[in-house]
Amino acid sequence: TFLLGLISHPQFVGGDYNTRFIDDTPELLRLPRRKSNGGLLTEFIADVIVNGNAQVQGRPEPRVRRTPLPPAIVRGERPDGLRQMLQKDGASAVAGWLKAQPVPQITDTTFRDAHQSLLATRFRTADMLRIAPHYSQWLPNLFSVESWGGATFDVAMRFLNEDPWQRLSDLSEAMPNLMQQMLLRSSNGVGYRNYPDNVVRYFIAQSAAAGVDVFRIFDCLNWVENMRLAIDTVAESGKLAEAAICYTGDMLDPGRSKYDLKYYVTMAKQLEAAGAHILGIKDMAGLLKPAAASLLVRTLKEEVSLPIHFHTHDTSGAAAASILAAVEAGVDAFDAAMDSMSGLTSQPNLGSLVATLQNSDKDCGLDLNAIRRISDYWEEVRGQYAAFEPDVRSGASEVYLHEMPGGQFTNLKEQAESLGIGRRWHEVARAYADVNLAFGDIVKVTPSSKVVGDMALMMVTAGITIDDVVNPDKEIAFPESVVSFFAGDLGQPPGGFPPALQKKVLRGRQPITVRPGSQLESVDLDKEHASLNKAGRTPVSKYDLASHLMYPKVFEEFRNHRDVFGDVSVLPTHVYYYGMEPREELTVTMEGGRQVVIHYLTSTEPNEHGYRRLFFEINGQPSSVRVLDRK
Ligand code: 3PY
Ligand code: ZN
Repeated sequence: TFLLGLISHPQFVGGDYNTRFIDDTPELLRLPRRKSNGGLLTEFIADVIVNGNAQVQGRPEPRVRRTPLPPAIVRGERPDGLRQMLQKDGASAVAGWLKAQPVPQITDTTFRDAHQSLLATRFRTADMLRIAPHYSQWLPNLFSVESWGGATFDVAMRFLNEDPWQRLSDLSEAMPNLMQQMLLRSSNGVGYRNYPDNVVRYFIAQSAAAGVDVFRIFDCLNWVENMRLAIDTVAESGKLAEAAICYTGDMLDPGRSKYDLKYYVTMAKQLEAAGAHILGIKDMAGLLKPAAASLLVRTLKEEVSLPIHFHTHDTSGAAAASILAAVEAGVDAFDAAMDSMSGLTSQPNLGSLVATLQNSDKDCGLDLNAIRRISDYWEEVRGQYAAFEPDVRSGASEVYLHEMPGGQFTNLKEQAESLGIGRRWHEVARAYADVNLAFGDIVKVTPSSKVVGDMALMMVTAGITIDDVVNPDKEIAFPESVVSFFAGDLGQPPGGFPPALQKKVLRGRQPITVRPGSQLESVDLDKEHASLNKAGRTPVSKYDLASHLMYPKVFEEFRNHRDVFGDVSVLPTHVYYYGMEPREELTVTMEGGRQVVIHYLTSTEPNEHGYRRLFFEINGQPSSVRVLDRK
């Protein structure tokens, strides 16, 4: 079996994520927790009690509000995992090991893609940290845990008021034997536009330092030119570069010949030549059907020497069949989500896949009992996020029509709802498909999927047909993202842009055909850091600088929130979203394991200026907060 050896951790106390492993694992660069204090947190809680959290206003509430309880775990020896191999022997050794395994390895996506695709990326760090030690102890033979990147970065700051770097660092520390995996949008970083080369390099270096071991790198147009910088930088950092081909269309449909087997093999060879350690098949919309999966994996295994890692989504309801076909064809690793966070737009069911392969020659050897107990925990967590549950109840073959990525589907549906066209969702789906073909049949994944989505929403809301869109005589105010796409700001799609439509959209503006990064001015990082430090109340770290470089405005607001209220990520989710009831008591663990007991007593009616006074006890000391009732 897998066990690479055992190390003993006398300090290891499962279930307590504040236990520090840093002495044993000095190679992990830990982020010290931001100082928070009971007073600041109480101000935040008081505001939520009085005014609610805008994030959940008007949305369904959890059936019960409570802190999810992780399963009991006994103090034990924690086996080494692939992370130790990566640290000792390097990235190529891990890739070689992966390729040599007779059975498929598994990546758990619950910490990232599953909640991005099911719950608008809203899972909070506190809910993740409670279960991280169980992964480490019970599932040391996972290939990796996908825990970062994609939309998590933006959403953490924008909607959760959390530091994404703190999450990464804490998870990395709590699972010291498991490789942490992130999704990186090549030169788009974790954002929606190409960044200057030195920004991309800086971002990757900080990600590697804070705990990312495996970088899944993709380009939203499958443009390999735009992936090289990221692949090189990851490889230089000593981490694993998993370069992915994005799968779209239907490889076996002779009517959709643009993305055929030859196309994917050519791209795979380019990625191998570019220095990737692993080849990813990123089926972001869940379009790779079983017969195609079988042919694609079998052919790639023959044509390239890299191990192959398959990622898909279960939007159709048929994705498990594709995974099993890929496994049969010899795929080296696949992604799945813990049972209670699987299915629909998320990944297929991890426990069921493990069970399905049990007692066969592809038995993955993961502990099913552990999987079920961890899944039970996630089920309780999910219950606290009822506000973000999408109105999707079944798999749907419609995905083969619209080809929306799992992470976009529920988002776009929400957007349609808020624009008042929720009942016309199937029209949006149809428009999305039409736009894709009119735009030249492109790969649709962040951020190119946003381009297509913006156009489709505009068509349905404004009553514009696809004929109007392409008609050179029909005036249309195209969305900014569409103009930017046709200008070449995201890079070049295979086969180029449809010339007539490009001309219409750009209205005389000259498109670029070179790599956008080659034209973007480098950022003076030291100067930027210094000016950030001058701008706010508190000094910022290198990680903060990287946040600022990705999302200047979002970071600024997050930083202000952090300065005013401290680190609110330590609050339980129900308190973060719904505040506290009178006489409710809460114990919060702060930096260094310090515990603070917050007891909410009562509140006054608003005074003539609209202010209420809320009474608390913090560690037994009376305290009160004045809050403007904005309701
Ligand atoms: C992202 O880029 O966030 C994705 O999940 C793409 O599939
Ligand atoms: Zn995905």
